[in-house]
Formats: sequence, structure tokens, C-alpha cells
Amino acid sequence: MDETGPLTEHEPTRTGLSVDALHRALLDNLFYVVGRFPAVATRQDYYRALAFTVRDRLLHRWLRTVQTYKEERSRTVCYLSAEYLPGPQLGHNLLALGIFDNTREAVRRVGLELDDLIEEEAEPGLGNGGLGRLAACYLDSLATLQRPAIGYGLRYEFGIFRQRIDNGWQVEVSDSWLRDGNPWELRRPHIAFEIGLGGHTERYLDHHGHTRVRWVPGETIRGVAHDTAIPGYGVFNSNLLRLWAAEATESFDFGSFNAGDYQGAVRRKIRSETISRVLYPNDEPETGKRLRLIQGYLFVSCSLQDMLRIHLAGGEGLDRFPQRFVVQLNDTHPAIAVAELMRLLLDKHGMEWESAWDLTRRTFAYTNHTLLPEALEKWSLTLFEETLPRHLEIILEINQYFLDEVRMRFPHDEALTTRLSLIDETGPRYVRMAHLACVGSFSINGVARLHTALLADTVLRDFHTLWPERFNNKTNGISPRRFGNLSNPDLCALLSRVAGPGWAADAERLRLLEPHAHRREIYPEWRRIKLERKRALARYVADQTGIVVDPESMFDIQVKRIHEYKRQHLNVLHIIALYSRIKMDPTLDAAPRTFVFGGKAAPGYKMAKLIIKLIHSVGEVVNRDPAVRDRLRVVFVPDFNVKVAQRIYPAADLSEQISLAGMEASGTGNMKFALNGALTIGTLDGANVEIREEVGAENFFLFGLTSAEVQARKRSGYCPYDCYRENPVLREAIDLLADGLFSHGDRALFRPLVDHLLQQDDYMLLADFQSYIDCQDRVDRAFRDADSWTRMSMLNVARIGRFSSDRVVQEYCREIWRLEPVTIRP
Ligand code: CBF
Repeated sequence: MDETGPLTEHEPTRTGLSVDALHRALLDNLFYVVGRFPAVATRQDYYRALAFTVRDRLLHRWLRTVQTYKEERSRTVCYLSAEYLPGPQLGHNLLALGIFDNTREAVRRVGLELDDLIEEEAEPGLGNGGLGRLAACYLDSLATLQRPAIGYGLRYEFGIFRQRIDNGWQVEVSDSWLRDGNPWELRRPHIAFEIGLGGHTERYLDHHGHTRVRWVPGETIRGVAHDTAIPGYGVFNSNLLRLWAAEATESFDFGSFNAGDYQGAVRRKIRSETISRVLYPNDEPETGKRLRLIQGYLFVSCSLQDMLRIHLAGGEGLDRFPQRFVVQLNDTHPAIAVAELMRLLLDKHGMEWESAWDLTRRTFAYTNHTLLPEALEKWSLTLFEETLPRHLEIILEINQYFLDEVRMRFPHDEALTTRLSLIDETGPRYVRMAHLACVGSFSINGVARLHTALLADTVLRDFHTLWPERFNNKTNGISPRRFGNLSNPDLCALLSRVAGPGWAADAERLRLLEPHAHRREIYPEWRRIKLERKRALARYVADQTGIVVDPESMFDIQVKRIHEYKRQHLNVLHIIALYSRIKMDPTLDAAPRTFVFGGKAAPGYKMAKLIIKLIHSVGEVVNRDPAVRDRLRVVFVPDFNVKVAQRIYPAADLSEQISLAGMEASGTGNMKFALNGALTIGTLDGANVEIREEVGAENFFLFGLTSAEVQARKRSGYCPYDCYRENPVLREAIDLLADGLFSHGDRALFRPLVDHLLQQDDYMLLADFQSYIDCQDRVDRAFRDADSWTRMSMLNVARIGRFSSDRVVQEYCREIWRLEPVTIRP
């Protein structure tokens, strides 16, 4: 598929795609950029040289793309996201450029294997989980669909912590992903903006005699752009991910230096740079985190200033800004953008309030990603006032106009006004960022049909009453390139052979596999590929944990953030129940299973950390017990991230999507597993509902309460202890835990967990327990019928195309962004 001829004048080393060109560029870069020569170069040196080789080719495309977008005055979407989890770049970029095979060959010429170089890459962990990964999938799809887009975010020096396991406990280790440098990015010192912090505001009269406001910040910091090219798959378009790093405006304070205060001379620099130093873990209380507020403000302000710069350089007036740019707020983290755009328009560009507000409201669209009340950001008014005094003034003014409008429409409902207010005044005063995002946006969307419906019915109910027309749903999707082609090349080759090529750029074509799902002659190969991936995972698990697992057993996998609502501990209760069943009846006819877990717990989230300990403790007992030897294994794969995920999804037989209905906004792991042929056991939560509709109820293992039933049970006074009392299997499982079987007799270790389940059980594990156990029995029977399982697996793959991020991005483009494709010619 690639050119392989000799290097010609038409094919320069910096852009040529042939094996010769790539080989020569690799050696050139090794010498001239990395500064090493083959005799001493390490794999890391070669990885870097290869990354520079690929980057040259990307830059070539990116420059052409920028030129074309500029000439055509293309409308651009700017995706504002505090998190991105792009995963390793090398493999992905080779795939996009269509030079995987040629590069493999070029690397072989220097005596190395491409896969080993791909392994060398450090992963940019600039996100906590689903939300950041989703942003990365959307950037991939935007470029592939040839839509002009810029992803804006923060260049954290330390990403999400690396997870080590020590005696079954999670230990957080800092993630210095930039230690060896980042060959994919370009630092752009000429694209830098200042932001203010603190200080006070002043009123003055402008030359028209109008009162204006000037913000006199207490300090200023610079954000400097770091750009990474995001190539589309199989097209020439290459978009941009622009991340801001905080720097000091003055690197050195000569006053302090001359006065002999050498530390003081650099203190401000150090403090400024701290701002983009580290990604905050989620699932922790927001209140009081000044640094996090500043982080959000830094990237939002720099991004908006950058957009305005680009727009004005195009020669059009500010009134045309909403025609040229649309800005998507990825959750509430960047919601301060609403106030910041107002500030820039009012205070810097001299606009009047009405025009500025009209322009702002036509610019922003907001995606909500959670129903968890604790994840809906709010900031204390005092903190806001100290940090962003001008923004607080603007927010209060927006609020005044907004609440006046509400009162006009609902004159006798002061309670409604109080609920809708941007300021929470029920106790100490807070700014409600989700409300700011709603008021400032022309579109508000959830990320799965159920989630959007629940948003409109619960968390954002009053906004829905006010503006039903602004609400819409965009069910999440995943990149078939990253989670298909890259993760599971053998399966993808089979898919292309059987269903035909082209599905990677048009996932609906996976449907063409459907008629083949009944052809038994394909089954052995389908199973062989799965077994190969399971073997590879088994090797990895043995290497990471020392635990040997049987690739022929059912791989039952739950990988995601550890959170009570995701209910990893429900999975554990099933393991305990199964364990004790086998102990009681060694002849029990059940398929051998390997339970695989993976995921990080927020460092301050004690219960989630205890769940990790629980998984390890149960694993320790089960894995050691000769009575269940070869029948059950429990493993926890440490440090779950995109790289590890790419190993895990292809190896799964069963995908655990078992959150309490109504809690998971969408989930995207569910889609990645299904694309790789795993069957799902799940509740009617998030996108599971739609996945089940697509793949067919008969190819999905459903259990548990619906979200309506959950609400009804809670209303009628849910008593978990009743479930415990009435169900002997459940009682036995919980008692074993409480009595210390899995904690060397220590009855205190899991006490908080047991107490919480028996007394409170917010996430209703006990209510769903029996239904889960019964469903797992159905899974067991189904798995033992290998042909039927294979057919179900194939049907899952054939019908999962709707969950491609390309489909979602097309919907965003059509229904929110009004964005057309722009073809870039080579
Ligand atoms: O929408 C993407 C994902 O976002 C989350 O991870 C989030 O951080 N709010 C949700 O928890 C997921 O359900 C969702 O798929």
C-alpha cells in the first residue's frame, strides 16, 4: 500500500513516505536532532528519532491545513477541555498517515522492531478517565472528518499519578511523562498570553463618556502555547491540539537579587510555573482549590485570547466572531469562559453589554458529563472574589439580568429563581459553574439518551423548563482507529477480509459482518484471535503481578475508575459467592474464570482505595486455595491507562458495566469492549441502554433495577439490611468478608465497607445482588456453548458501529456546530 521505491528528488527526506525516505530520515534525525549515532543509540533514542521523522510529515500536512482553512475562512470548532488522554502517539500517527508497513520496514533496516519503539513512548496522562479520553477521540474524528478544529487545554507537567500496588493498597507515584522530552509537541514562544489574578477593579470614563471597568490584577502570569498535530485518518487534514503551559512574566526579579535575596529572585517564577504543574484527580471535593480555579482560568483565557487574535487577524469585525468560531465547553471545568469572553469583549474591546452578551451566547455550547452532584463544580464566592474579582462582577451582573428574565416569565415563583440563580445562597455562598455554562450557552447536551433525559428531569430540570429547545443528546462514541486497528490488528484484518475494508473510517460498515455471523467456518479463526490476545494479556499480567492465569478461562473484566457507583465491589461479592459455592460443591459445573480488574482511585477517596485493597485481598485467598485451583483467578492490573487499555479490551470475553442505573453518564469502555468482541453484562445505565438496543437484547446480559425503579425504591425507604437478611447467599458473602476470611482474621479492615453496605448502600448493591448473580449464571451457561458465544461476539462487533466517535462528531457538526468539511489537497 505504500511507495517503496528509491528516494527521488520528488520525495524529500522530511516528507517522503517510502521505506528509503523514512529510513534515511530516521538516521538523520537520530544524528542531527537526538544527537546520537547508531553504535551507541538506545531504543529510546531511536523512538525519539522516529517520532521526529513522523512529526516532520505531520507538520507538512498541518501547515497545508492551516493555509487552506485560512484561505477559505473556515468556521472552526474550539474544544475547551481541562483533560485530554490521547494515549501514545506514534502508532496512531503511523496509522493515520498510512505508513505503518513502510515504517516497520525502515525500522528493521536499523536492526530494530517497530513494536519495541512504540513501547518506548511515555503516555501523556493529561486526564482522569472517560472525559479526557472522549476529548481525544473527538479530536481524532474531527480531523478524519476534515472539520476545522482546535483542541485547547493545559500542558500539565505531571499527569494523572501512576499507580503502584503495595500490599494490595494503591500507592500514588508522580507521573513525569516529560522526563525524556516530548518529541510530538512544538513550543511556540510567540503564541503566549498574559492572564491576571487577584487585585481589584476600577471604574473610569472612556472617551465617549461611558463608564468602563479596568481590572488591576495583583499578579500576571503567561500561558505559552505547545502544539501537537492531530492527523486525520486517511486524509491530508491535520488539526491542532494547543496546550498552555504557565510561565512567569518576568523570569527573574533583579530587585530581590540585588538585595541579596537569591531565592526571592526566582520565587515568583516558580510559583507561576506551579500552575500547570499537575493534573487534579477528580472525585475529590472541589471547594477551596484555588490552584484548580486558576488552572481553569489560565487555559480558558489564553484560548479565548488566541481565538480573538486569529479572528481579528482574518480582517473581520468582532461581530462576525460567532460565525467563525464555535466553542464547546467540555463539562463545567472551562465554564469560566462565559465570564472571560464577556470581560475581553467589554473591557478590552470596548463592546457594550448587550452586544457582548448576544455574541457570547451565540458562541458557547455546553456538554454535561455527570449527574453526580459532587462533581458539579461550585466555587466559594470569597475565593472567586480574591482570585477573579472582575469575573465575579460580571457573573453577578449576568445573574441579575438572568433572574430578572426568570421573574418576568415566572412572576410568582421565587423558589424557582433561587434554584436557578448562578449563586448558591443556601449556606455559604458559591458560584454554580454548571448554571453559568447553561446560561451562557446556546446548546446543552448530555452524553447518552438516558443521561440527557435524567439531566432534564433532575440536575438541570429548571433550565429545561426554561429553555427546552437548548437541550439535546449526543451519545458518546469511540475511535475505531485507536480501539480497533491499533489495539487489535488481527481482528481488524479478519473484519476487513470478511466484511470488507473501509470500516475504520465508516464504522457503520461493520454491519456487513452480520450476515457472516452464522458462518461456523469463521468461528475457529475468530476464537483463535481472541485466544491470542488473552495469551498476550496473560503474559503481561504474569509480568506485572506474578499471577499466572489460564488464557482458556473466561476473561471477565472490569476496568475503569474505581468508584462506589461503578460497583467494583458488587463484582467482588459475586466472586466471593462463586468461591464459596465451589468450596461447598467441588463438582459444581461452572466455566473457569479469570476476573480482571484495573483502575485508579482518587487519592483522597478512602472507600475507593479500600475497594482496591478488597480486590487484592479476595484475590490473595482465592488464587492460593487449592480447592478452586484452575477454576477461579482474580487479578488487578496496576496503572490502568490508555496503553494498558489497548492490551485489555481485545482480551476480554465479558465486559462488566454494572453501575447503578442512573449513575453513569454514558461510559465508553462499554463500547471499546464490544468493538473487540466482548459481551456485556450490565445494567440499564448510561450508553448500555443504547448498546443493548443496537446489539440486540439476546446478545447482552441484562440485570438490575432500572433508574425509575431505583428512584422509587429510594423514595419508599430502601433498607439494605432487609436484602441481607432475606438472601442467604448474600448473607454468606458479606459475613465471610466481615468475619475476616479475606483479611487474615482482621475484622476491622473491611468494616467501613460492610457497614456502609448494610446501613446505607447508596449505590444499592444489595438490591441488585441476586439479579446480578442470576445473570452471571446465564453468562456461564452461554460461555460454555462456544459456537453460540462466538456468534454473539460477532454480532456485537457487527452492530457496534453506531458508537464510533465519527458518528457523534457528525451529529455535533450538523446539529450544534454547523461545521462543514474542508478538504486539504496534498
Ligand atoms: O462523557 C465521557 C465520560 O465522562 C465521565 O467519565 C466523567 O468524567 N464525567 C463519565 O463518568 C462517563 O460516564 C462518561 O462516559
